Amino acid sequence: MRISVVTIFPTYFSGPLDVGLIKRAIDAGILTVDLHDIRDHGLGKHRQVDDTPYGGGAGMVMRVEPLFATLEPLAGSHRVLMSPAGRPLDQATVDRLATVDHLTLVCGRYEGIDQRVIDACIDEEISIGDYVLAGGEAAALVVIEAVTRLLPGVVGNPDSVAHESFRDGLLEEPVYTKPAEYRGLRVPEVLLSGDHARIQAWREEQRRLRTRERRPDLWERFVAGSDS
Ligand code: JF5
Repeated sequence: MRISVVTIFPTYFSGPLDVGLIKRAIDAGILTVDLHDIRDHGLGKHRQVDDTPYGGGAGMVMRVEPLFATLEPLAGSHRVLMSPAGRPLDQATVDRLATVDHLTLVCGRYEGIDQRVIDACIDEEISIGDYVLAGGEAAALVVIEAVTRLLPGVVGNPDSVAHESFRDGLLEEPVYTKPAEYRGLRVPEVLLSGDHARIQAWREEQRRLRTRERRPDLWERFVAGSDS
């Protein structure tokens, strides 16, 4: 898979792409990431990429010319704009993006991007959550990491990828490892019992309790789904 990143801060990605799972995927030839600096197509001596908004208002808007020039050679890829106004990212979206041959992630900055860029050069807008970042770079890294761990050959055991969080729309149960007691903090007795049926029942219960408490949105869907 190829992921192209369109940004005014290509160096932002140096550290994160050079460690752990993503580095392994790149070294194994499973993933290629290329960085495209919008400022290479900036205007004038100062290589300007933004300007004041028509109609007035605070802040700056990313101009069309540098973004068109950067995105034109990436036509044919699936072009995603990271934006707080996008569709919320979820695992189903990650699964879908991981099937694409060539993904382009466009990182916005300033107050936004001239709408003509979005209309002409963007296939979908994706948000990583309801908060505002200084730019889309951190959001693009989230997508890169979530997609990379799904690519064939990246994670040793494909079952451990498929069978995990959100497998049936519930949160995961709490987990413990050795020692059985640390400074008086004990591992729940059931997990030491060796009684597999009891352990299974306890885990299921913990998943439901957690989901109901922390994620009423997921709980509603789970309850609705189990009686339809
Ligand atoms: C951005 C204009 C993009 O802030 C974000 C973001 C939040 N959730 N998902 C993405 O992206 C940066 C800021 C302003 C466009």
